[in-house]
Amino acid sequence: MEPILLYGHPEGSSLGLIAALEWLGRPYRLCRVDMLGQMRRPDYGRLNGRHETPVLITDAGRALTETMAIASWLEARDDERRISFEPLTPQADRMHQLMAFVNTGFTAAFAPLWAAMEMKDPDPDYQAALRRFGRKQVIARHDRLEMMIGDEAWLVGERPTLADAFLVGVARWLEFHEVADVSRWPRLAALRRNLQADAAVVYAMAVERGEAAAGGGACIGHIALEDVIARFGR
Ligand SMILES: N[C@@H](CCC(=O)N[C@@H](CS)C(=O)NCC(=O)O)C(=O)O
Repeated sequence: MEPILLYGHPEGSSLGLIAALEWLGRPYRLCRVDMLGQMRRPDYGRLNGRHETPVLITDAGRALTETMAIASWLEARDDERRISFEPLTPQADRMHQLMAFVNTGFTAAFAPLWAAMEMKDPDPDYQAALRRFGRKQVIARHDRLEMMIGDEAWLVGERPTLADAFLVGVARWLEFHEVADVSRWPRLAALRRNLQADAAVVYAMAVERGEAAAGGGACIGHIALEDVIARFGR
């Protein structure tokens, strides 16, 4: 069977994995998950007990969670090195370094802003403190990322890789949470322009908006979440 990527909407980090699957070019399916509704229901826990997206149903029918693990799964199957690099090369090391930075500190910096936004019983003082702390963290992590970006068109080299996939879904949270203008970080701004113009990213964003978009042809179609849970849930 083809792997199935469960992606979350709205504003999911899993957007980048849709782009990565497009860049990879191997047949895959998608499953749309409403993070504010479906993902919180008990039966979703049969796929991911932490009630998070993304989840990849592998070609063996196993539910694989955690973005890093899903990326490793894809990288191991990237025989033509479309989204990764030969193991043991400096480029592979740099790609893993950037993936780790984006998936940990950079992504986590937004957590206080999400917590402030999603608070069930609004507490204005606490929310204001979370926002102040979150903004400071996000700006600091952007400063560090800016230092890590080189002169190349993408995070590592002259083609998009898994590192760019990790970044694209999360980077837009800067505007979503109205933290700062990306022009403050010129290298990141240029990289994000490249990402936004990329056909696979354009496709992934259309998919996330729920539009019937035409991608590069690797996506065979969508499967309903209920069916995925019934077939692959534990
Ligand atoms: N460590 C996980 C984190 C995944 C994660 O935080 N996903 C977000 C969406 S981008 C989520 O599902 N959050 C739970 C929620 O929104 O309730 C990974 O890297 O895959």
